[in-house]
Amino acid sequence: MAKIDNILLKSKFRGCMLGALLGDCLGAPFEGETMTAGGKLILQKYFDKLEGPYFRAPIKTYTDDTAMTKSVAKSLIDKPAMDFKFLAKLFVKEYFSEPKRGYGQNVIDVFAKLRRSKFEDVFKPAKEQFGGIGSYGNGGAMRVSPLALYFHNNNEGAIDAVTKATQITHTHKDAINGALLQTMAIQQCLKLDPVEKINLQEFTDSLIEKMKKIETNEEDFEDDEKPYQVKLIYLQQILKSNADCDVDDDVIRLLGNDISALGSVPTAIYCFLRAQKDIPGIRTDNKFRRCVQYAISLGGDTDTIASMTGSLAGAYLGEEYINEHIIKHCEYQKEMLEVADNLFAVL
Ligand code: RVK
Ligand code: MG
Ligand code: MG
Repeated sequence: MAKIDNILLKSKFRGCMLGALLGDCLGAPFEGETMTAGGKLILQKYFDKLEGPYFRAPIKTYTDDTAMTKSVAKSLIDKPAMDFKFLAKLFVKEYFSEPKRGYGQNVIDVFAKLRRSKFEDVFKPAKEQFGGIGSYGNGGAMRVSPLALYFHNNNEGAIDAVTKATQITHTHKDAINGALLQTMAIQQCLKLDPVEKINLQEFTDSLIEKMKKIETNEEDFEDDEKPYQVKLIYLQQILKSNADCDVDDDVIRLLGNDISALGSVPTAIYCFLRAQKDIPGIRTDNKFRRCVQYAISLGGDTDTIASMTGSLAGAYLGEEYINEHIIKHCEYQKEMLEVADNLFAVL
């Protein structure tokens, strides 16, 4: 295993947080689109322009993904022992101060209930949603980056904190397990040397092993109830298929590109891994850009999938691989660097 010194780890913290922000800001304008060949060409030109040193454009604003990630980070920085009532209050305060950030309807309802109940039991409102099933959206997974970073050496701590941080808004097991899968993928990225190629088989086998433990722990476990392991096996199969042919339709059909955690977290991991090699139609030598551009090119829940892919790419590569001109187009980029450094400082 690679030896990661503190200088590299700090750069990886910055890369992960900036990656999450950049994917959200650049993915948001394409949200809900079905990407045609023409759309993918527009995307290529959009990235080419943003990468240029003199290109001027209105600032790319972030959405709920970053708004909620900010609260998770603040909660860790101010109270590293994790205070979930404090975190719930931060989510609610952030939402009511800027409600127009594209939040899902379920979380909006949960925030209203939390405020009305004066945060008496911060896990209760989410449990009542959807007739008691809870939300299966990717809202838990999209905000885990700070937790994955903070608990990078503490597996049990990570599982407990990510589960509870998710349960404030999402109690469906797919939402929780998706958040856990994204956490473990980020943590694996942190351990990799950016100058070395990723062993795709090892990376994915290791995630399957970890999901085996998580999906077997469930009380209602039955043989066919291991949806993330099934998705990860599809992911491995698609990765092994011919790199020159267009498998995007298979990716969308088998892995998904929607707002459910199950239909987006494996996809984000796939995008990150697939983009380690050249992709037809994506012309860039920059691996970080290739990851994020590819994630957006699949359409659907582009802000969230690109944000999750970006956070993986940044955690693997570190800050240095992120083009300085592109990141300048994103709202909150300076502040996000401070957030990453503050998180690193509380370790
Ligand atoms: C638009 C039926 C369910 C469900 C269940 C549906 C933002 C609901 C972010 C709900 C993220 C929506 C994305 C989003 C997700 C969830 N039965 N339908 N059990 N569980 N849904 O509100 O934080 O982009 O239609 O929990 O997970 O950028 O309104 O939101 O990409 O999924 O929304 O679920 O965010 P929420 P979220
Ligand atoms: Mg969003
Ligand atoms: Mg989204």
